[in-house]
Amino acid sequence: EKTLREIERIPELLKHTKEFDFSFEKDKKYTFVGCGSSYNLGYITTEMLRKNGYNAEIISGGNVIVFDKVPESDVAIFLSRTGESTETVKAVEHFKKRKIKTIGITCEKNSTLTKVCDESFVFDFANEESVVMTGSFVFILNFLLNGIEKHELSNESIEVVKNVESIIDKIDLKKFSHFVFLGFEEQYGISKEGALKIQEMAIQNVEFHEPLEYRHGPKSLVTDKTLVIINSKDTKEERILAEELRVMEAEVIFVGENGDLKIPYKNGFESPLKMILPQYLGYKKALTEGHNPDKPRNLSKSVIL
Ligand code: F1P
Repeated sequence: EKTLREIERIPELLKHTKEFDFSFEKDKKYTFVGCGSSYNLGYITTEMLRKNGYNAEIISGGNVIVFDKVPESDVAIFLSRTGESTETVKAVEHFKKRKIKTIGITCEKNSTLTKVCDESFVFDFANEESVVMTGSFVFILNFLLNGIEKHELSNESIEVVKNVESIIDKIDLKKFSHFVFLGFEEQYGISKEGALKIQEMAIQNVEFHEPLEYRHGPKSLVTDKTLVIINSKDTKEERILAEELRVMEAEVIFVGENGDLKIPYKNGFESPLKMILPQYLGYKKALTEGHNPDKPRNLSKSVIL
């Protein structure tokens, strides 16, 4: 399957990170624009920029084009793997009209996005055949976070791919029909994107919440068919929550320093590695349910409006 190949080449993709010299600047205000997974890329990057003292904001392409909503900014960064999502491409002119610098980030070199933006980064080596973004998401996220602080994740990702496969392959996925992703701040963005992977590939009921918010209502839905993934910041509260959910008979995969999947919290710079679990989980659950993970139903590689 293409999706599996695209996940397993993540360590190779991450090696390319050092070829690019890109840094965010503290005296500039950045606005990110994207749809779907590309929106989530912008969301996580915005959270990371803000907590490191930068000025950034995220807005969906839809919000820009329907309401002509253009946040004040010095630079607008348009994210789109295909460079063709209608809302993202159309959003560019709304920013240009206000004389804001536009930068496209895409995997498709002759895409419309590269034609309409002032400048572009094109990662054609990270392009994918599958409809669902996997490796390209991990690469672009690591590229963006390296604009804040340099982190070489290629070697660590070899181990993570191996560990993820061994954890997920041991679970009887047939049993689960309800998936929940939990995380704070940038981990919330990771959880939102994790949820999208399970929806797109495996066509399942999925939720994502902040960890402690989950206790205020949503946990009513927990049964022994619930699989919870906690993208932790290694806090005491998240550990207690994991125990509470296990008592309620949910299966919990704790991702963190001493978690079931060991990825120590590094102020969010480890986030690209945390995407590998939901990507592989979505792929495996799709196979279990007889769905084609490379080409999910009701979805195309770029959504045209
Ligand atoms: C955005 C996107 C993908 C989604 C699907 C439809 O694409 O929403 O995130 O998985 O493929 O399109 P793009 O703008 O990044 O090409």
